[in-house]
Amino acid sequence: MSEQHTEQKPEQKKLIFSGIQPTGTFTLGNYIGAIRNWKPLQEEYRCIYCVVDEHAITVKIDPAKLRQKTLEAYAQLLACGIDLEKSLLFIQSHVPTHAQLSWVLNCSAQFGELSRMTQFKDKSQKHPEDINAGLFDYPVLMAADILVYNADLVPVGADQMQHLELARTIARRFNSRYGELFTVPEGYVSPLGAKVMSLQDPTKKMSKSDENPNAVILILDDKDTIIRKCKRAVTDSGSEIKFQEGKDGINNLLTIYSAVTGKSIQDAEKEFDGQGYGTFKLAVGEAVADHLAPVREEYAKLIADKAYLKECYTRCGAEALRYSQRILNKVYRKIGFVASEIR
Ligand code: ATP
Ligand code: LTN
Repeated sequence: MSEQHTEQKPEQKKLIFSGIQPTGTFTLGNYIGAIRNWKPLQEEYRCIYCVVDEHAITVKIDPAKLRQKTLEAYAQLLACGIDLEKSLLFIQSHVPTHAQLSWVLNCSAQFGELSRMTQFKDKSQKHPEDINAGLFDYPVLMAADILVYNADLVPVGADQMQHLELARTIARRFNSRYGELFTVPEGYVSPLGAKVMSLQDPTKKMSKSDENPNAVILILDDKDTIIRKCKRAVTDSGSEIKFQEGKDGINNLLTIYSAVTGKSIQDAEKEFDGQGYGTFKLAVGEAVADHLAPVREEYAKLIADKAYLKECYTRCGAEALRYSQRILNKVYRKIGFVASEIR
């Protein structure tokens, strides 16, 4: 990987970029909808993955907590199978080109477009006391993350597709104004589990920042905790284990079961035919816990070795900076900034 990243983008392998916020321990939703797809993609693509700490400060977060959660997020991603022989994994604030490009792209993003972003509307509603400009501008920084590497493909959960669409619009607008430069990135949403729902309110997505711990399975939860949360999951009246309209709770558990066992929804329905919700919930809990056990074990080793983590994020960050600096220089040239010896 290291060689390739300092060279011109080779035609044969497409480039992937994705990011995740260090706002808390990753949930089963983050894992199924995003992270676990990152591992197999490394075989086919050149991958650049990033812990987006600059995005995380758009919502109030205690500095000590942010520092700790950023390192933990980094270790969790390694534990989920990001392989640094094949991919880059770094911390966003270590690579200043993202924020630099984001300023330029601000001037190709419209106020009206940003106002329509549902994540902005949701988060402003949730934090009415702090509707800061960063929260509003969040999708432009995300566009910069992607475009500063000219990424071809962006694996995300379904909730991020609106932001990705905006990144595509910004890329096209910049290209038509200044001449072709940016690749217009494609989104990649995993077909199964693109939206894992809260265990306590299955009409809402499972989210790291949910205040109710029972709503969320964390990828580092132990087996008993996972089983307890599954047993308490809100399900609908009725007793059939069947995927059907209006049965959000059972649909969500079936999706989770299918995602962690690899069985189809139909096979899962057959397996639990005639059995009650209690048996099913226990089976879901056990399957999830077994699936996540190796991640938990690997994480414990990694988080204990801060020197190793530092070596990894430093090397990857330096390489990401070199790669992205070349693209940023081209942007600066196109828009008419005077060349500088200091960059
Ligand atoms: P926060 O609660 O801090 O907003 P989050 O849990 O929503 O965080 P993000 O960091 O915004 O997670 O998302 C990381 C990745 O996980 C994104 O690609 C996102 O689409 C995906 N993702 C988040 N929640 C889910 C979910 N419930 N189901 C599937 N994918 C998800
Ligand atoms: N906005 C994303 C995190 C994110 C991202 C990115 C994802 C920041 N930059 C670039 C893909 C590509 C989120 O909230 N999940």
